[in-house]
Amino acid sequence: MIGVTELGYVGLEVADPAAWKDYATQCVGMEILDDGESDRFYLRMDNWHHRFVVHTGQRDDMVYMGWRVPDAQALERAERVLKEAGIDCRVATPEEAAERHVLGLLKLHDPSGIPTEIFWGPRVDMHLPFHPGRRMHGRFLTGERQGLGHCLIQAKDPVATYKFYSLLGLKGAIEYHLQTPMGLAKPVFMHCNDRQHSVAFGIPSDKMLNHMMLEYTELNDLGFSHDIVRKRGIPVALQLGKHSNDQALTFYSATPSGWLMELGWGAVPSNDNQQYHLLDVFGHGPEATGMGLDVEL
Ligand code: MBD
Ligand code: FE
Repeated sequence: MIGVTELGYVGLEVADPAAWKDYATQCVGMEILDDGESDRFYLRMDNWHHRFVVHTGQRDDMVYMGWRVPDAQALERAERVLKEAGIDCRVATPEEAAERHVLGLLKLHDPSGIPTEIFWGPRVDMHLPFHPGRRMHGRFLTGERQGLGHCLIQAKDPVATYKFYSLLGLKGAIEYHLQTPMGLAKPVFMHCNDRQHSVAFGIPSDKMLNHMMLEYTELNDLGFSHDIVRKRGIPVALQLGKHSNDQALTFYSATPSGWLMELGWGAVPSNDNQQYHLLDVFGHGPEATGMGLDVEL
């Protein structure tokens, strides 16, 4: 087992970077960082150099996930563990590590082909304090015990996917039995720190990324985001509601790439005693359909 400590960064490929800059700052509150690279820009949520790399391209999907380990020794151990498990991985070149602004990384793929990076030593710009893209009452809930949020990803083979993320060091299980137009779904939620889940899968998804969840420290910022999304008429797939597993108050709306952004507040820490649910606590009523999350929560 590798022992990743957090979901550290995510790479996106987007067809409309201008729409994304506007969306990320005004609807979500993230900070844009432009390093003068014509093919990409960065989104910040805290003092890390970045939490998102936003590449210009046609895919409108997630193009990699970055999982953190503590140090160089842990990365060497990760390489051995992956080789012993028969998983192809490669040590990135110094240029590739510099491109991600980390001290070292491995590149591999999850069982669905999602490019996966295991890294140590992110660049943290303490001299460049986070400056939100719009007014905020609080901050994004990130940090070593939270990571940047969670991803609901495609899993072509759920059993292989569970084995892969278990090898990375995540724990979890099926946490819901949900009704969908395609029948019963049994999504799995996995954690590696206090965040109740950093990755989830088991709801059919056309894109590699179904949704990302980002969490605010203050309820008021979730309310602001909800107001802005509603004022702009952005499609909302699931209305405000409270999840049974992480207890977060969230809503799901469309990003300029078509996949969903789940914005939330108030999640409880992870717990290793597994349980499962049939429905959420309240809310999460379906609204815009056909956005990858036609589930009865
Ligand atoms: C989540 O974050 C989620 O996206 C779903 C579908 C169910 C529980 C928690
Ligand atoms: Fe979610």
